[in-house]
Amino acid sequence: MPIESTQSVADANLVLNTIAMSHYSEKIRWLLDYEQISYREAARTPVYHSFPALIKGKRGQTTVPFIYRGKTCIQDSPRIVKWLGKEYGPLQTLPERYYDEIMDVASRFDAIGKGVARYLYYPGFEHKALILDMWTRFATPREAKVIRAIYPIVKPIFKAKLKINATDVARAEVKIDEAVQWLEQRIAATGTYLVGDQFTVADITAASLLAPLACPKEHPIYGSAEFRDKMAPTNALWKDRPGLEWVRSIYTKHRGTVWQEQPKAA
Ligand SMILES: N[C@@H](CCC(=O)N[C@@H](CS)C(=O)NCC(=O)O)C(=O)O
Repeated sequence: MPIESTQSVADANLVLNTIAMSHYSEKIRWLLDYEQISYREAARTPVYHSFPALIKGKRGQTTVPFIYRGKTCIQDSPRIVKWLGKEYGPLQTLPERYYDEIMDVASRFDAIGKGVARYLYYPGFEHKALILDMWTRFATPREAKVIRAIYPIVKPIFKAKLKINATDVARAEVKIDEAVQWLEQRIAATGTYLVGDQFTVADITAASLLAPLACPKEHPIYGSAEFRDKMAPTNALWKDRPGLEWVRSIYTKHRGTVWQEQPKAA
């Protein structure tokens, strides 16, 4: 259960489409869990996610998360946040008086999400078994078999698409470092929370997008020993920085259980 909860909105028709290790997906999952908005999680396997995301999202994008209810489908996490605010609000984590500031702070951390993924996959791709385990975590047996078979083809395509190369990883490192510094200055000025004196979507976004670097123990993937060990050379750079300590403490205070119910393959 979330540690602090608000109203419960029963809506079994709300379906959140995710990829298990996606930090943008974790952001929306956390928001729904915290606000106690009932939903079902449809876990998509990478590669298999592309076509439904493209068709349902209708934005020329293949990204998760996307969320649907009946005929309405919203793709892109900031758009999902806004939509949830309208449809299920008022949300405790999206107070009206701080709305613009929350969105502004959240967008800073949304902007480093791809860099964080790039940064982790760079060493991560040396560990085929780990990547395949993460990619097939909720896959059907058939999907898992196919992904393992086509991995040698998918890997270079994925590397090119996400720009996993030394130059772009170095750029990502600078951007992540700037974001971590900004976060640290902000917390030093405001105390525990990024906007106002309460836990908001700004905190959820910053903590989710940095979680793969901070490896909070509450997260079944990012907090696993294998993920920490294999990504350790990457994380070493920021591991003990106050910014990543903050991420871990926010997880401990406010995340509750990730995957109270195990998601099913979509
Ligand atoms: N701006 C998007 C970015 C989402 C994103 O990059 N998602 C990644 C997973 S963390 C993804 O779906 N990658 C696979 C793809 O682009 O096909 C959002 O905030 O939802």
